[in-house]
Amino acid sequence: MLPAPEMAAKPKSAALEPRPEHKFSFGLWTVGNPGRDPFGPPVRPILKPTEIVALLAEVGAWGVNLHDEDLVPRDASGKKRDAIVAEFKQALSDHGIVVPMATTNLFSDPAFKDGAFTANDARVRAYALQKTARAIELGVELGATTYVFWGGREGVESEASKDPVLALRRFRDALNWLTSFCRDRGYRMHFALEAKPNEPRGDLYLPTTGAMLGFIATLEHQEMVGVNPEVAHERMAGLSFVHALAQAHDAGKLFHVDLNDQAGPRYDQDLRFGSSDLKGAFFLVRFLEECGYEGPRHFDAHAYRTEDVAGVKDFARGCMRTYLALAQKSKRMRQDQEIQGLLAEIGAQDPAAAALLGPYSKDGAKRLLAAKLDREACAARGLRYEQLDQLVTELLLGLR
Ligand code: GLT
Ligand code: MN
Ligand code: MN
Repeated sequence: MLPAPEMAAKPKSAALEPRPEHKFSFGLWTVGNPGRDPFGPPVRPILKPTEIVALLAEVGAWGVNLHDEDLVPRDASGKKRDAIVAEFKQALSDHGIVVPMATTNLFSDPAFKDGAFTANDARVRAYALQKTARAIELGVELGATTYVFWGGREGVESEASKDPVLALRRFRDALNWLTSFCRDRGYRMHFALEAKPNEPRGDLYLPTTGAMLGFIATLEHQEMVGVNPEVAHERMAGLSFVHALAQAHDAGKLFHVDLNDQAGPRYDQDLRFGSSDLKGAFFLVRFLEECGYEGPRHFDAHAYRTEDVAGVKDFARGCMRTYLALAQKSKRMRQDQEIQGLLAEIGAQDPAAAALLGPYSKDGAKRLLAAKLDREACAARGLRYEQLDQLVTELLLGLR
């Protein structure tokens, strides 16, 4: 065996330590994921919600999110529910953890095998509405101000089974009912819709963040409703996550974000943040840090099935550390003179051409139609994106 090389002391940087102002959150179902998959049972102990709160505090997280039944079993009595909630609240206060977001599990109960709000059976739709209204009450009690809607099983395997327009109407009716319910009760809650293209159903309705944004414009209280884009879900559809974030932000609808990673179109991997496409993670962190997003940075991911509880902590710490390291890189990019010089060159505008581009007017149209525009010069100009991208790559590799 070769002698072990001498290890350099690990650099300790306070800037990579998570702090409350970073607003890092995890769902009970993320660090609590025991490693069950379609091919095998759990490999880790099932942690109690109060134990998960302690674990999150230990790794330095700020918030914990939950589905109703991550905390309260489906058919618990009122008394039992109140006791569980009281114990959970105590753990939150003991460990200084907040609940920024809550959601409903509308996919595990076999009753939801055909979806919830879009199920063909009116009894299922009524139960879904009742379960969600109760879960919103739970979220309000725990202090959540964002309520996530992930469709779960809102979709089909066979198009013969559902009318897709009726399904959308039913989904809309449910959201209109729930926004009115919150207004009526005076709850300070806004909704964030989360898209996913497929899994567990063959095709899910409203499969991308862009589709959700179009749908939101048809809702009664659309000011209360935004999106919760998830990295893995956009990538499953082969789409750019940064573009989804940008469209949501531009529409004033980026209410929440689910950070994780995914290696291309395949099943939903929910990998540790930045563990697969580090460069993609960099551009998305840069976007979030620079666009003025002030919401939680929620890691909707779970540890590999190979891990024990110590590995789950490594996973959670890794998500936050990678985020902070990439946020530092994004700052460095703003300070890098060569990169900024190239960006200034790319962004420079020809004043005569820019003058042709203002808002429409009759005179402006005449000027534009008469202008001599040198398309050959445009085509001949090299844009230097190769050099720019290489500089960014070297910055990420620690060479700049
Ligand atoms: C489930 C799903 C996630 C959603 C969660 C909220 S549950 O784990 O895969 O993407 O965000 O319902
Ligand atoms: Mn996912
Ligand atoms: Mn998610």
